[in-house]
Amino acid sequence: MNLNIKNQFLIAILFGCTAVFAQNPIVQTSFTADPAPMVYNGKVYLYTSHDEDHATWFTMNDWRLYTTEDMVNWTDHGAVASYKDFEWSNNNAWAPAAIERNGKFYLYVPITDRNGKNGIGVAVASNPYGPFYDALGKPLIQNSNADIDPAVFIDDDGQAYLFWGNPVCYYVKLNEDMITYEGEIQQIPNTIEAFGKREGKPNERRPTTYEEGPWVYKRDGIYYLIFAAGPIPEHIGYSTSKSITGPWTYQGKVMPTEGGAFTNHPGVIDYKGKTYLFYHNAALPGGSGFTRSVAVEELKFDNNGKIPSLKMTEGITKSLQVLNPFVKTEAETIAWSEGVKSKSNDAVGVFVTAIKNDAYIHVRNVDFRKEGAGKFAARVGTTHNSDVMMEVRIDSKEGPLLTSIRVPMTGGDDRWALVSSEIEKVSGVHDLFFVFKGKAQTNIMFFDYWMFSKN
Ligand code: FUB
Repeated sequence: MNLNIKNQFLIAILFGCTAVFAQNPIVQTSFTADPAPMVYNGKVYLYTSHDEDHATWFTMNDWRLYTTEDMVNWTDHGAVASYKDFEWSNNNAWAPAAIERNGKFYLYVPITDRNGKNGIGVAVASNPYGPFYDALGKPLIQNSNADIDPAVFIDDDGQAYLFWGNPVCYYVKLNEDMITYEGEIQQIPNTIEAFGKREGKPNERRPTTYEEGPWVYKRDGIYYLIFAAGPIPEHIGYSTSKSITGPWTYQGKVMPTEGGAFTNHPGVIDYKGKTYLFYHNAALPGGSGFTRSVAVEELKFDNNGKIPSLKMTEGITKSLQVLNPFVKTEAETIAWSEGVKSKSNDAVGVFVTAIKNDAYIHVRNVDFRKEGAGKFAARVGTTHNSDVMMEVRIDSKEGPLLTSIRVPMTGGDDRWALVSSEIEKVSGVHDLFFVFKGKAQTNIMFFDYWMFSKN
């Protein structure tokens, strides 16, 4: 290690390690909304709807998937399904819901049919990453124009339920096959007792705070119905019951209106001993009611099972586990990024593009172990032939430089180069930063994966 690097490491140890990095919103490479988290085999699978860039209305064509095992680094798996996968549908890839049963994965999605009627379709896959296929060739639910925002829940006795609806909440028992239902569709009585009195101007059609986006969660024998609540701009409210079929009792606000989007949408999971509330806001640059972003907070309960109201924060800043840099890691595994978009193609699947000079990716809690790493490799490419560089740094964007890699001109994101470089030896746990440098106005370079080795 040369003296300069030694000094940089010292500065990082003194100052870099105390830096607090924001984590919300958890995806910065696309606009995401309507979180539908699912825990399966020790991993969080977060399905989201997807607001198209620059949208000025709900322009939503597909559903995306992000995964994590540490709650800070999220891997982008791209689109797992589109409304176009439902032959009968016309548009509107709005809020999804996902669940696993007997080794199959079910995605419930609201879509509008060719006659403009709302409905809820169900798609099935043999693994959580998809591809998901329309299971029925027609809507599972086509009850009324309230048919949006599905939530799926399997109770401890194995009975599955689908909840959904705006401006009232419906539910029905799903059969074991998860693609048909049993009995009549029920509506939760839209009473003040169940959902609380709506504030603001009286609204005959919406007398209570219930608006849309129901989510069912069970804890210590209490059922929680957490929902997007009105008036607009929405907040998140909740009701509880001793039975999944009610009666429900309104309990108050989980999350008051905040964050710049006129909608909000809850998703709650238990993961590694904690409970998390996913929601959305307009926090990304360019964010609005139609370009939203999913965020997450830890959800706490008091001794009586009540949820103390919470604010939007910088998110989960403490990683639940270290990341292993000695295996191939996708470039789209990201704790935070700026100036980076994710894309996918047939050549490499999902990858990222640095769209401006000085764009960067931050990966957290990378464990180089005591033995350390002495070599770095990555699959990269660019369409520019002048001085495109990828810097690999630790601890901060300006932290110690492990290596600076010249990116070969490959000519397109369907053509890639594997590059490698000796690095100053690094050991222990560090945050990792990839900083992209180039003179071009846009699309500086693309990046598919990276990996360290001992030497
Ligand atoms: O994303 C489209 C719609 O906005 C959802 O269906 C609602 O829950 C609201 O988030």
